Amino acid sequence: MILRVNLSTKKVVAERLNKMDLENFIGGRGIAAKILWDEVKHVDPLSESNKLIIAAGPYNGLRTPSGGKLVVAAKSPLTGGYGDGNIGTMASVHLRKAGYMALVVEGASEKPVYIYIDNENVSILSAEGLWGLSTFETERKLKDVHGNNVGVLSIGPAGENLVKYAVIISQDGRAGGRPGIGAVMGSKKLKAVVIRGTGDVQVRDVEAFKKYTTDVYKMIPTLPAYDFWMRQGTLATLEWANKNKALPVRNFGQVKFEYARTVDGYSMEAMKVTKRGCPNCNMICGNVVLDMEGKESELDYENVGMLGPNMGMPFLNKVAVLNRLADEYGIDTISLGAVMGFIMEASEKGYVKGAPKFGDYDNTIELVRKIAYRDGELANILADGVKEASEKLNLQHLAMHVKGLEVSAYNCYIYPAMALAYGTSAIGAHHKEAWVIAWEIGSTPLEEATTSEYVMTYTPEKARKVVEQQRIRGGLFEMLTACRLPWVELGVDLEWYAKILSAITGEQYTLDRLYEAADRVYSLIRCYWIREYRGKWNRHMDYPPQRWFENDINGMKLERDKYDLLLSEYYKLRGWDSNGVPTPETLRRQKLDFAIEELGDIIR
Ligand code: PTT
Ligand code: SF4
Repeated sequence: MILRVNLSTKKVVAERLNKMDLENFIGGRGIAAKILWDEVKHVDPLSESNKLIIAAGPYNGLRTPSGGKLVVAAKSPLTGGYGDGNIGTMASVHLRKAGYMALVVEGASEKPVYIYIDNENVSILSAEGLWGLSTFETERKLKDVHGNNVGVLSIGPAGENLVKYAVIISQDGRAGGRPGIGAVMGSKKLKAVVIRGTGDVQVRDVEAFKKYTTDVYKMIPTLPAYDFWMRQGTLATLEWANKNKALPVRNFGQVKFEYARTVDGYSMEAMKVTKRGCPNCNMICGNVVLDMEGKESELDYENVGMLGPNMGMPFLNKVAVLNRLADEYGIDTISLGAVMGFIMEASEKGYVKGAPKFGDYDNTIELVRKIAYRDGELANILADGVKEASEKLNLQHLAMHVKGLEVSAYNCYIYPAMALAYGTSAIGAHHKEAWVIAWEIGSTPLEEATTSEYVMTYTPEKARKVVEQQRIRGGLFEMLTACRLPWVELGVDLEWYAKILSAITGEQYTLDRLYEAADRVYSLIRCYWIREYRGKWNRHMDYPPQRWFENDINGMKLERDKYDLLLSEYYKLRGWDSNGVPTPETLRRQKLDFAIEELGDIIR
């Protein structure tokens, strides 16, 4: 079932999910993309015509390994295209147990409200007393009212003030919706969604389901990478990225951080006070430290990479304060780190006055607060994201983004495949679609290899690898909706995911069938971008930031002509034309005939 809540009319409707859509798009991102395609056309993302989609997948609401995730999606106010994010939260469990695969929030309220779903009973309640509170306070207050056995998704002041990279937060430190999904919530005056579900989610083959999931749960702690993962989680990446000249340092202007040791996984281990994680996960990775103000802050690599090295900021206890503030305000840490790195460089170079310089902790804290509240002219400009800010300040050459979404924490001067992954990601520059950099680096650290031999090549194999990873990461995991980290970090075999899905649905799912659906979702999302951009779409939108082509760091830089060939190879593999537009043949093969009609001349 899909639950639709209209905040303008206060109408609540539960409707059956179209069977064909379920078969073709499976869940999570697939369902969200189809609803946006069908229902959200040419609208202003911050108007009441946009829709907020909170979509679960077949893995949720059941005891599936690391299956406590949820997709949050809307037309993005940051990019103007398809936007989504993935958040680990009890809300995913409760949504399915309440009987819904997805919640679609339509319209907008005049006054602050929150939605309370208690199984089939749905209420729109006043949030006047919550408006202005941090995400942490909001969740606590809502749990005081509704009890602890609920899932809560909320926004902070950044979402309320329509900061275009505001996210949704849950459980004091899980975040989702980088392309401004929190701002879409704010534009609807929707402070939170509280969900309580007590039903059972149906499984077709109970015996097989129990066996497969028990096997995977038992296997996880025995895998070789498990112990170190439990110590450092994603933060182990910082030392690795620094060693391999992939760390974003001072607005991506450098690739190595001289203070890396003060913000790496070992520093975090020395400060760790506890761990947290998503539901149904037995490899939890949320490492919590006490920050410089003595408060808890949950750290991940992206957060630290972007708020530390990219802002020239040493010392983890300070970075942890910035990270916690981002969670409390409900701002995306990656975009915040990119926006701050941008303005810090502009300040260092004398392009703007009154902004902090790299490493200036006190003024950074103040500017972050101002951004969350859009307080003052500069903060207001920065709250629109690095693309718009750079256009207003005429500093486009310093802006690190693709299609308006700020680049996450991998510096790509010598990594063409990773640059292609950013260029062609379904939402803008996010690593979640294809983290090919690990494959590109291989097992040989650069100290022991010649740079060109291992990384600065543009072989067609690189385009193939990007497509392959997009199918798995951006497709399979985002549709199921399950955490990809058991596979990425510990090497859990992908076949398990198809087997468990087959047991849940009673239908035979192979990996090939899942990849077919993944390719369909990618093409549909691509059509969405093209439709929303009308005549303005062109292949340059699939280019990484110009800085990687133009800023030469001791011979390290991307080559435009070769990138262009790689991009063409990528299009060929996807069945898209030379402008990155899916051909009619591809759309027909992928059962997306409806898009041919609607895009009309653009695709003929
Ligand atoms: C994700 C992006 C990431 S990806 C990180 S850290 W990473 C940042 N986390 C933020 C945060 O925290 N607070 C905040 N205010 N903003 C933040 N923005 C950034 O958002 C997260 C984990 C991680 S930690 C990763 S890689 C994996 N991501 C998954 C994914 O995308 N899909 C999937 N099926 N499984 C995944 N597993 C892992 O989940 P976005 P989470 Mg996240 C505090 O939201 O928009 O997708 O961007 O969900 O529950 O916090 O888990 O080194
Ligand atoms: Fe959540 Fe980490 Fe477990 Fe993935 S590995 S489900 S992000 S706690």
